[in-house]
Amino acid sequence: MKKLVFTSALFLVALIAQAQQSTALKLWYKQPAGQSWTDALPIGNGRLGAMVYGNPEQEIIKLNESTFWSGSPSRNDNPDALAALPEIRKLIFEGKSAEAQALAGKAIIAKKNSGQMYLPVGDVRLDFPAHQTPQNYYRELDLKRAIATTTYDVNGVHYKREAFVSVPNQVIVLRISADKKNSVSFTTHLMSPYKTSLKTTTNQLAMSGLGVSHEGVDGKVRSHTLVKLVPTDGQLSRTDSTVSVQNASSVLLFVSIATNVNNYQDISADEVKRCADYLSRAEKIPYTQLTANHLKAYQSLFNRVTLNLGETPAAKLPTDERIKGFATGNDPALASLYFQFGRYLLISASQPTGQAANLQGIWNADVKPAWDSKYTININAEMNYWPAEVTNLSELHEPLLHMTQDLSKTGVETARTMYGARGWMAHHNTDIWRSTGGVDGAFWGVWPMGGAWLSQHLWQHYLYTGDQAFLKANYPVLKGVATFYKDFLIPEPTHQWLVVSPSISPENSPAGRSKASIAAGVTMDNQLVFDVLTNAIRAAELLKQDTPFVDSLKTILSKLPPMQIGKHGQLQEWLEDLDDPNDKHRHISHLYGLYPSAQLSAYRTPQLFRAARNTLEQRGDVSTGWSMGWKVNWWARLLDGNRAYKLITNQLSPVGTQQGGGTYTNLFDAHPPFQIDGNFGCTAGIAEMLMQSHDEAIHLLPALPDRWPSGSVSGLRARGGFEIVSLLWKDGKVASVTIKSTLGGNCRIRVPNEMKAKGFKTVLNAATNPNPFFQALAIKDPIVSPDAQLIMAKPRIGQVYDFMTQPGKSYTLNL
Ligand code: FUC
Repeated sequence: MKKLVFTSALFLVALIAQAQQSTALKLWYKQPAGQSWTDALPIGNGRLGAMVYGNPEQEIIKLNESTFWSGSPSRNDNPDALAALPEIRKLIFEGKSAEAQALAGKAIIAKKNSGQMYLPVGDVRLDFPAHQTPQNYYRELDLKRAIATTTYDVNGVHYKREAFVSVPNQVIVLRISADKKNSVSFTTHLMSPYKTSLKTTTNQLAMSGLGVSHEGVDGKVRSHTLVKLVPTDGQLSRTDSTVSVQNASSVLLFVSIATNVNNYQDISADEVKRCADYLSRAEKIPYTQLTANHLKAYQSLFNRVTLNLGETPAAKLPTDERIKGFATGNDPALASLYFQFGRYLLISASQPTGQAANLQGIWNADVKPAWDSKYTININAEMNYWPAEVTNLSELHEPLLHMTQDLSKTGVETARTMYGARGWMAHHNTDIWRSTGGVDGAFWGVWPMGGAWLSQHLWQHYLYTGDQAFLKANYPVLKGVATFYKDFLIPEPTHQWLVVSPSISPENSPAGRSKASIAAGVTMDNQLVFDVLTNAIRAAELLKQDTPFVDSLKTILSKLPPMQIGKHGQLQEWLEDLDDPNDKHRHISHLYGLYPSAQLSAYRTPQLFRAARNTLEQRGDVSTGWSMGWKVNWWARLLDGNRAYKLITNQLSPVGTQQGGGTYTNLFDAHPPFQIDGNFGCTAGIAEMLMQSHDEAIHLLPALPDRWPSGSVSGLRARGGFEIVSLLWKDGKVASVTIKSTLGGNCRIRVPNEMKAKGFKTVLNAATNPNPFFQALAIKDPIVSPDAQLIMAKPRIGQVYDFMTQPGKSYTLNL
């Protein structure tokens, strides 16, 4: 490797730093949240979540703890499935979908328990009766510090409240201060929507809660909450249900919460002791140190990535006004704020050894949240983790990977008892108890693919990190899910292709079979099984084991259905050409192959690539929040930055201004109601517009919209252990890129423009990338309907450069 030119790299890094500093990473408002939860600001440490309202006269802090769920260890397999399976399959192949669906509804869908609910713990409320007419009101959530701050003046005194949730110290910390001595007086309440017991002592409130019973499962999760007030001076007083402080100069308030949950099968912990231990450890630490601990832990993750898409005067406006103006105005810094907010949310909602972020992350105030605020694994839970690797938060992927490992245990019994198969599987939902049965009715719940999709995250984690020990430890999970399909696939009557049956193309039904979604061999299933088998084969080969098993999987792979292009030029959703070009359904599951999977490529599968585009055109843009988040990724993969940008404008529209979802005042995504997946989907999509690494190369600026002609990003991660240390672009061209290798190996980059490539090898597009992390998938040629009109466009090839890398070394290319 020749010495590379580093000349202007330092200068460019300085430019990036400068640009980053001018972009204030804050959500801020001129008014309090009032009673509106989606105006309140979320803080969290993965386990504890809080929504801070910032109301001067009554502060409300809504509390969550990630293991406070309804029910107790439980399962929801339907034992009737096995006997009914042959009949359901027969009916499907005979075209009797309505009958098949009716039978599956009885035999496959769980009889009672459709999964448990994620519950709110309660509220801390602080009454400041004298603060009715505040002046100079301001509140913010500072993403650089993960601290929510409220400030205002009353009678010439300046008040300040700062709140954060500490990962290292495991408590919620609130500090209330004033710029005049002895001015802080308030009364503290602790309450819950459930029956609880409440006790107070001089400076402390204690509340015990019991999670509700739900759908026949006894509520056995206990929560314990302690609120401790530590005033600098002044007087404390109490009643049976409140603790008040008078005339303090400042007050430190700790909220500690714990439950008795150890894991999905063990709820024997002592929540009272746990809660007290967290508190007693934290309260010994001075506030400045607590803050320093918090900042250190948070910033070690958050600061890994910076993004500058440019800044306009709109960036000076409060966040709610920016959301209103985004679609029609020019505010690129709101897109970068939204991107960083997605990273903030993942750091706040998903920490190693904890629970995976659920439908609402960790923030839920409802006793009966939408879809139980659990895990829908036919898209939503996976979407939550799309930003994890690419936005350099790989460790935060762990809770989802862990949940997948748990399901690979609980799902063994479901595979065996319901389908007579070895290995493991899950249907389209799960919960903290790792239930794997079918739920919500046959139309939605007959989908034996949850494990197939979740297991992709294990393989992708490996592709990004190259962690051999991780691969070895998780090989049984990958093998287990492949084993399930090995046993479960059956030949369909027309071509004898091996297919999944019964199943659905998530939540959609083909035209002409109204209200019957049940089917065999739907495209998404074929794509998922393809990935499951391919991952298991590659993992086994890398680990040099299981040769006969690998051979058996290769035989199955060769018998899977090819993708098909239907008469409307669309990628077919079902085995038969049944798509309706006017169908606007939010799920476009067969585009799984385009994103997050890497089966469709502008360069390798041009017809399928074009058909996917047609499908997306036909489905339209506006939809529920998560669906629009997915579409950002799809348009990015289709290398169409302007269309991806259009979807971002749809997503960043105020809720209620269009038919589908949008964005709440606090930047939460709206399904509606709030669902966090859309935040994460769009965050991943923005990364995908700037850099992709699924298609044999690190592709820089693959889908840059005209609206972001110049900018910079640092810290994105690519497959093969590469880090984009910095990427600077000007007028749509890559001006400079520095890539760090952690694993070594060939680095191939695809760039829109020529670079000074001294020391680099220009490669022809057709050459295979020798780096095994960039191995392309072998996709069968599609079957194309004679009626399909495919207007083929040549993809932008750009320039492709290869260079050999060494672990730990960085490489720079300039314009
Ligand atoms: C799936 C979606 C819905 C919703 C729910 C939580 O069922 O079809 O839109 O997001 O999950």
